Amino acid sequence: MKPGIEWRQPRASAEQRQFAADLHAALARAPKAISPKYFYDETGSRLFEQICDLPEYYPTRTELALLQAHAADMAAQFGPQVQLVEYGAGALRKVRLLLDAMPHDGVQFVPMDISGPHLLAACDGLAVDCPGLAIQPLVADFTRPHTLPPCADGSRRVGFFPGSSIGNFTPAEADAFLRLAAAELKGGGLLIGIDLVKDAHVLHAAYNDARGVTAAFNMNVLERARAELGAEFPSGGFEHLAFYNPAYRRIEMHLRATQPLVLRLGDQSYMFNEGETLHTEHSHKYTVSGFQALAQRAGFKPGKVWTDANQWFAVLWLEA
Ligand code: AVJ
Repeated sequence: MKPGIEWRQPRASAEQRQFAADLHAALARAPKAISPKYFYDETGSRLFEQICDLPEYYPTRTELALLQAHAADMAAQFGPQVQLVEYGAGALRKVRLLLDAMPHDGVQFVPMDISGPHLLAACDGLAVDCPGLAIQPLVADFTRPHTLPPCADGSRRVGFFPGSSIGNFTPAEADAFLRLAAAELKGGGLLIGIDLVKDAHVLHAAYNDARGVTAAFNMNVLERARAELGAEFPSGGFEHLAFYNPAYRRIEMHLRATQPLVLRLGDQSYMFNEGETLHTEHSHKYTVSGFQALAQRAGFKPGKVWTDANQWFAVLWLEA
């Protein structure tokens, strides 16, 4: 390499190179679409936590209430000695409710998350509150093949996948994840939160909040591209779009071009027609029986189900 070149540009991290490659691929395909995992840098993780506290966003509140009311019953399905693996751990708010219902000396807690700094900060907080708990954070993409720490003798491995995060997957991706989970949790089980099919107005409000936090969260993927990758696009060039698509039983989020525009990334230029979108997320809704059938095909045996009075959200126990 020629001397004097390297200082001009800070070297991109492996994560940034992956983001750049995936964003190029996202913008080159028709229709344009990117994985929602790119929402979750530090800003995005913080915005997501704000979403969870919004009055319109019922899933977090409803699931927390279910965990609060039934943690002991849920923990009773696990058994006394467990390696508890949380997929996509985030702020660790929900798992604390389960941990509070379990004796810590029998638990090995393995929170997995793609956002390293966020995960490690949350683990520090948990370690302060639970001094006797063994915590082994794993910074990884849980949809990709990964290696869990060995499970102690006599322990069952139990997965925890709250928040209806599985809703981000297409049915085919959900099937692939459930198969991977069934294999690595064999002999144990999976406790999973799913958002249920409901009135479209309730769904619409949850993804179009009055304060615009969801809009900022959606926009963050392009703001991140601007800050980290030097992407260029007109300010105000994109707007938040979220709607329920009943044919697929999913909320779709998009960033919609408000005008014909060009997005520059590296040495490529990508054209958007007015109204054309970059699809950023799906959030699939399920029925309890529909999800149990999906889980069964992937190798699980459906067990207990906890749901709220409105039947808006459900937590399911699945034996692996
Ligand atoms: C984290 C995927 C469960 O789909 O409700 C919230 C993400 N997107 N508001 C969801 C999200 C917009 C959330 N999940």
